[in-house]
Amino acid sequence: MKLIIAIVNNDDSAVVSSALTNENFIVTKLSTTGGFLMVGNTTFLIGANDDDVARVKEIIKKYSQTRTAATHSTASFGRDLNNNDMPTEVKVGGATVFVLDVNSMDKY
Ligand code: 2BA
Repeated sequence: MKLIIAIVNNDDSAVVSSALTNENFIVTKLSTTGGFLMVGNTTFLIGANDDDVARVKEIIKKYSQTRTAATHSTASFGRDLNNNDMPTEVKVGGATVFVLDVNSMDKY
């Protein structure tokens, strides 16, 4: 069994969630914040059989889009710390997906 951790843009999270649950995958959604842009995203926890991991990744990839976001060169250090705060753009997502081995899963 695997635990899939997928960080998805908030704008895509509803459709990703629906697509996964429509195929009977069980998901938990967490409201999270990216450390760089400091804007909200959605983190999905999905416990899945090894054989289903490829399908889960396929669904997430299909419904997660890459976007361009405006930020500032000093974003990771806090804004307005100096006057050289240059606007710039970064590409965000589609999705960032981690797959972890699971030792055991129990439901009580
Ligand atoms: P954020 O940390 O807000 O990052 C948003 C986007 O800013 C990133 O897009 C990347 O293009 C850029 N970025 C992030 N850190 C940067 C840095 N130190 N210098 C320059 N550019 C940087 P994505 O890579 O698609 O990441 C989207 C969101 O996924 C991230 O939001 C974060 O919440 C999560 N994430 C991505 N990679 C991760 C990782 N290795 N570990 C944990 N979370 C990750």
